[in-house]
Amino acid sequence: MEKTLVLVKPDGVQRGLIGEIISRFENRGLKLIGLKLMHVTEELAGQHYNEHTERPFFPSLVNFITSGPIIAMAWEGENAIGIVRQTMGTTNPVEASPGTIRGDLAINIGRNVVHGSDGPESAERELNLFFTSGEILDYSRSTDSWITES
Ligand code: DAT
Ligand code: MG
Repeated sequence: MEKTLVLVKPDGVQRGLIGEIISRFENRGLKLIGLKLMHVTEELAGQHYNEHTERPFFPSLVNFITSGPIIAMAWEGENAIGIVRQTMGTTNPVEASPGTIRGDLAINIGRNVVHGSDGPESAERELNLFFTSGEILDYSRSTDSWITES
């Protein structure tokens, strides 16, 4: 089963959207396998966003993600990476479809409330940045066979 990293960014925590965002993924059928409330250091921010180092918005992105506590989560499920990206909506909330997290809960690209890994390699890399292997759990739910036919 695919695993992916989701962050509720500092704006989502400050706005009281943690439960709402978790519910979107729970309701979709994904399984929560790791969860923590934490501050992102500048060093971790640089590693997490290393693909964006040269972009003009990089300094404000690091300022933002280190500006307050975040929720880091690991989610698992069939096609979890794509399902999370679709559930989040496009990067710019202005273009995000209604029904997505960003389309329903945000209006500005610099305050888009949530992060999700964009592919298998970034998911593995980002999960390793935010979680030790012992912090990611392997367990069954009695509902699993009602969510995924296997
Ligand atoms: P995503 O978060 O959808 O994976 P990304 O990886 O391209 O998007 O960018 C990471 C974050 O950087 C994004 O959530 C918000 C910010 N960002 C991206 N493009 C931006 C831009 N053109 N101006 C300002 N912030 C931007
Ligand atoms: Mg990205």
